[in-house]
Amino acid sequence: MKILFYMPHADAAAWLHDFARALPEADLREWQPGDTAPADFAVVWRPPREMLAGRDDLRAIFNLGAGVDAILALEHEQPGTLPRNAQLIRLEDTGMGSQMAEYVTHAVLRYLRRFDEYHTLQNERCWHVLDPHPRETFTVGVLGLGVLGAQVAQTVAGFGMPVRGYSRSARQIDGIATFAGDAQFDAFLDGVKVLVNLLPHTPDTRDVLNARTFAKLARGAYLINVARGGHLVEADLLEALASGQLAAATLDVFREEPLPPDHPFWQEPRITITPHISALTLREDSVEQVARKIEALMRGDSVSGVVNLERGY
Ligand code: NDP
Ligand code: OXD
Repeated sequence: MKILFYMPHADAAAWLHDFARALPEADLREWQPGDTAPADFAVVWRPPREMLAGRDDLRAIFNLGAGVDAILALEHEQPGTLPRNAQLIRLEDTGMGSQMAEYVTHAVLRYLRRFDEYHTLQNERCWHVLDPHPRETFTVGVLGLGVLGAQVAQTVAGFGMPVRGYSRSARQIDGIATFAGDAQFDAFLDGVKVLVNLLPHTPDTRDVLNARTFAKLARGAYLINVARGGHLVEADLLEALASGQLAAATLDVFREEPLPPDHPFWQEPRITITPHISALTLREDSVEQVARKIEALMRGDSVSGVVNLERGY
């Protein structure tokens, strides 16, 4: 079978080497502009339109990430871009769940124990003890209870804070108070002290982190956005910080990446910025998962992780 690979800024040779080992019978090549030669599968991250448009020979497109918003945007901007018969298949966990759990737990504990404020005090050479946040009201709300959100919620719950989760369809997770659908959104938000976003970026979830959402949280709440920059209304975050409705935010994703040097977020000390690293795509785990799924498809079996194009995730 013929496999096309495209991942900008990656060590393509290393990926192709690992795929060749996992699928010895495959004919692998890195896609280059102008390559329209036949292929059965595409393994991609943020591919250009030209790579996929008109490729009706493809049986499946494997997205080297959990979020498929960039690929679906190609289709949205120019309907017909995605090959008609190809399934779009995303990564499921592949080591991202534990990375996300570490990142979010670190941020939650930093705020719970007020390390952000102690850091500021240290810079002022100020020895001052702050009142601790009561753990029992330090409610953490996780938006999205999928592969990553569920792991994050369960890991944080292990530290004894009350944890809530929100999804589209009803979910049951031990130790987590779950809420589902638009009708329960406000009840989910009510009094949350740390809001963690792990929703996919879809037409339904775009701009969900906005002034209305922030107003429902506890006064002086914290925001942790590790999903997509398009979920956040940036001006509303700055306003909520200015008014004290939000105390601080940790952001890993942005509407424009890299975050431009003149962006106001860089100047706001209550915003902690990381460069889209909360859960990196791990080569070994990803190659293994994609290779096993390609083998399953070649046998005529179905696989998990197929994106529902209507829902957008
Ligand atoms: P999943 O598809 O497994 O989970 C998505 C969750 O969001 C599900 O619980 C789903 O509900 C819920 N959801 C979707 N739409 C809505 C809606 N309109 N209202 C309420 N709930 C909704 O995704 P993953 O957990 O694998 O990944 C989540 C996102 O994390 C990715 O899409 C990506 O954007 C981001 N990500 C960021 C990374 C980074 O480094 N910053 C790395 C990896 C992922 P239901 O359960 O009912 O389907
Ligand atoms: C992903 C990402 O969606 O890295 O996997 O953002």
